[in-house]
Amino acid sequence: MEKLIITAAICGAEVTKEHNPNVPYTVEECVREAGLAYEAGASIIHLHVREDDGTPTQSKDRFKVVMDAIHAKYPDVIIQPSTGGAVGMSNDERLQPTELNPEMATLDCGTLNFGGDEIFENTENTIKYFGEKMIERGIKPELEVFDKSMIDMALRLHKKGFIQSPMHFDFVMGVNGGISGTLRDFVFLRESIPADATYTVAGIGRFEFPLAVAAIVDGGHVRVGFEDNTMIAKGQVAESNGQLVEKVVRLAKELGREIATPAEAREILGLKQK
Ligand code: KMH
Ligand code: ZN
Repeated sequence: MEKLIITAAICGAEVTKEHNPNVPYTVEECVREAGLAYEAGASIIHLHVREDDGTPTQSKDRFKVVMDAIHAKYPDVIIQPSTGGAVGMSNDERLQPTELNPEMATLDCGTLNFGGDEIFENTENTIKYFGEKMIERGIKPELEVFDKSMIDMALRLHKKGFIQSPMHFDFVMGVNGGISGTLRDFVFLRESIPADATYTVAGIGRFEFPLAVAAIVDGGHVRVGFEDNTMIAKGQVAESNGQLVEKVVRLAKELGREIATPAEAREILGLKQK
């Protein structure tokens, strides 16, 4: 089996210090959380950025400062900026970090309810536009799918040339408005992607570790982090993103799966070596 790629989604756009005081907002806090995750075994940092007061932003300048600061200390880690941003942002606002030509970025493959009155909007034309920009800028998309229909959309747009092979999916499971975090639905998603595709699974809240185990034994890859879950166990707030990554490393070792370095993750995902 391939080595396990662990992605740490250290910050997100919605989670706050009220959920967990260790959620990073400032540049220094982002470097701290990325570093702890990297040192624990994460090879990819999925990155959102915030203003110092926690307000989500897609500012290219803010991304540059945070990405440069992380790379200054951890030069080989893969940084994967979000193009999802936060609900309500415009397409061009969301695309700003792709102007920095990162190796990877997320590409959200459909619209979904996002709790209360919120709608995370990704029309077909938006997905095509983001796909084109990523091809133009040489960025490998991580195809964020919150539902099975979003895999179908990605496959249709792949046929039309908006997304290239080999495709890499992220199954985001357990969002209120998306597919559930059950094992049945996990199997449904992983059986719906092409044979040459790779995937990672991001279980939301209590689904994080059970789905990590499913991906570990299935040969997939795992995403954990405060964006998806702030608890290390029931009723126990996580000390850091590093602690969440450490738990995945422990589970993987118990189950006989080795952890990929960033160079090995690049190899598995077909990215250029640094
Ligand atoms: N914050 C969500 C609205 C992504 O990073 O691409 C979108 C999100 C997905 O987090
Ligand atoms: Zn995200």
